[in-house]
Amino acid sequence: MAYDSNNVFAKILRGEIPCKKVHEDEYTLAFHDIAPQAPVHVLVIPKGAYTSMDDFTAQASDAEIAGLFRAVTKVAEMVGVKDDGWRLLSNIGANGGQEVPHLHVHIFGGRRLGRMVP
Ligand code: DGP
Repeated sequence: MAYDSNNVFAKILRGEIPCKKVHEDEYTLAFHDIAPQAPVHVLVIPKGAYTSMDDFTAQASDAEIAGLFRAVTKVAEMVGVKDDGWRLLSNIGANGGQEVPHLHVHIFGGRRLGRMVP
């Protein structure tokens, strides 16, 4: 699927709409989800134009891939969920329930999370 540069996270990256920023570095931006599903619900996105984990892992540089995953753990620590445990999730495509077509991973935490069921 071709990347749609009008998606809402592309607009956040361009500064066209606001977000509650948690962290930013060379490769990533992390911000609070607009509709949190847990006491802590943060999204981490790459700055590059990737639709999902599929094109990211196929096309991103090793530095971009490492940058995303290193940022995820750093953000989990920053928002205070690392010691008690947390969940990392990425919805991919239609069957995965992905709504925003810019790769994002969800960080959930702050309470005992329910079991994941498909
Ligand atoms: P997904 O189903 O994985 O594509 O989840 C998209 C998430 O993005 C969903 O939890 C709500 C969040 N979201 C959608 N629009 C915005 C927005 O404009 N700002 C922020 N901060 N989050 C958004």
